[in-house]
Amino acid sequence: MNAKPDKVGLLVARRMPDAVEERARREFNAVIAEDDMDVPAVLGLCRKLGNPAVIIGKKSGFSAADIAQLPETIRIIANPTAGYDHMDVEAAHARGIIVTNAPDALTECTADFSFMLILAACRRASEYDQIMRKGWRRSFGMPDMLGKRVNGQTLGIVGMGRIGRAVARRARGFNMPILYHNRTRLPPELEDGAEYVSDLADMLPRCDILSLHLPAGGKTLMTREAFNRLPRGAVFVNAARGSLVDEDALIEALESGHLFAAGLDVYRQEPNFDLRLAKLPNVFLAPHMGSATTDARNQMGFTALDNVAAVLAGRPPLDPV
Ligand code: 8YV
Repeated sequence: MNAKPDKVGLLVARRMPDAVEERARREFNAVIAEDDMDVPAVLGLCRKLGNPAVIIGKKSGFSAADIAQLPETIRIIANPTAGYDHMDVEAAHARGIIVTNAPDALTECTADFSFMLILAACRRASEYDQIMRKGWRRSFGMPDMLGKRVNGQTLGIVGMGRIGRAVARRARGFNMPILYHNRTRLPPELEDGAEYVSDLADMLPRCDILSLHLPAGGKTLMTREAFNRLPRGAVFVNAARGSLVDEDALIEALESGHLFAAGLDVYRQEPNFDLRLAKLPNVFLAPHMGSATTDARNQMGFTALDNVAAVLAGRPPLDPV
């Protein structure tokens, strides 16, 4: 391992788990944010440090205007996340700045979490939890407070990338027929029995449960029309990006009972999400925590540091975007 460099070459612009911060200090003599930094703080610290070569991406990302202000010395912005919709990658490339992500560090943990959302939404986890916390005193009868069966139900997956396929693997253990919609059809070994439906509109009416696993693309995929195409009583899950969903339409579908329930980890606005969602009993809500395990978050940080190490050693980045 290289000796610790004298000059600070790495600015970590967001808090990371202890193991990651420790490695960043040890190997790269990194300076680490005490909180998630904004752009003036990043620029100020860059000046103070004598302009480092590397930034570990900040939580809210970098717009084109932010990137224009970065010092000439910056060679790479290493994002510890899978998604990079918070980064203007084109603007970074135009300035010769490499951008990397962590494409596989969180796959399995985010798939676990998505499956938890499916189970929690179908089996009314948040309502049952509320009942207990208010002090359960009245037993329920056979027809009361019934959930929706999960095993054997048809699961529709939109976006059959790493996380989508990891969710499909879990669903097979629940004997769920799997439909998927993707830009392109996967080779049979990756489909592993899942049925490709080229037109999302054709897939929706066949789904008992629909789960999103695609990156933000600027397009609202789940419009009012799309929700209406799901069968009455369907369950909707989103651990991908809130911008994929028309939340007014989602709220209407939950209020009218067209959707049985939803499980959500992501929102159009974060953290100041639409509080109407919090008033609905049939939604299980989480504060964008899909990747939040020690293992996944460590791996996300280590992936960013591995990319930094490669670039500082003059090698190509491992995970360029
Ligand atoms: C979050 C994610 O960034 O990697 C991604 O794209 O959405 C997540 O890992 C993380 O949970 C912090 O908000």
